[in-house]
Amino acid sequence: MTSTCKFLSALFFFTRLLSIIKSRVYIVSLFVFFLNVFHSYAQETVIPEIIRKIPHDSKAFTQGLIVDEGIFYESTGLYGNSSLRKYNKHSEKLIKKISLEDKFFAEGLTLFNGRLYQLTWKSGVMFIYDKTTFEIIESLSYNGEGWGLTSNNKYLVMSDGSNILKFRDPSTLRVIRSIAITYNGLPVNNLNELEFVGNEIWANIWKSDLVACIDSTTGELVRWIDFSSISERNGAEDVLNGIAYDKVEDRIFVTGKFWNSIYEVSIQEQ
Ligand SMILES: [Ca+2]
Repeated sequence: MTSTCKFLSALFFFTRLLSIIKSRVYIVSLFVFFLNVFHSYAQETVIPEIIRKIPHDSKAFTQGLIVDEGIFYESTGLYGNSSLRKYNKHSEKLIKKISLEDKFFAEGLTLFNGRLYQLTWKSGVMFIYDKTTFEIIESLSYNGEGWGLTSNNKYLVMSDGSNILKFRDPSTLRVIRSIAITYNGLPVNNLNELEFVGNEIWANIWKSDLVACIDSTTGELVRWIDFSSISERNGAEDVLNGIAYDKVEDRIFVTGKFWNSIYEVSIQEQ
């Protein structure tokens, strides 16, 4: 064997060795990554316990749910079937409903400063209503899609189906700040219906039974809640999509599109 051949053989041997080591390192790294994800999920995921069930209109394509002084307000979607609804205190009895024009697909809903704010999906229009009469006081415009909506005592917070939450000035909808939600370094997309619960923003993930609990100050995802044990989801449409928090009585309610019930739940640490 010539010295050139010996050199090439040695080079080939070391290249193969490096390749095997690299692939083993890759496999081990992948295993560690998934182990880490599984471990994180198990460690940071909590489950709900049902306290009571309240009947819910199974024809309601729920896009936003809030509760104020024990009264549920709901935004329902679909073109030609979008509405704003109000129910009797602590019950499913519908006491007020208005329909939106057929060209609007209603989305998230929140209460800010005594007024109801309702998003539309692709129209870029936010309707602001008198809470009692449901008269439109004003409509504002924004760029992009409207999905979920919630508010604290200062800002409206909107989702648009991405992993970004935008904090907006309630009087102009100007974006004040944005937070990008990630988990194990990956974006958490499909953030949908929202609800402030204390300093956290809870966001359900479209087409899943998971709710992400997000620190509204840092944007950190601090916990998952897995609602699969109570989910009424059977197909692609009837997904979890309503979170309401009664901050006076510290009560949590969840429902979904076309669900038969609104569930009052308590969240149990695992
Ligand atoms: Ca909500």
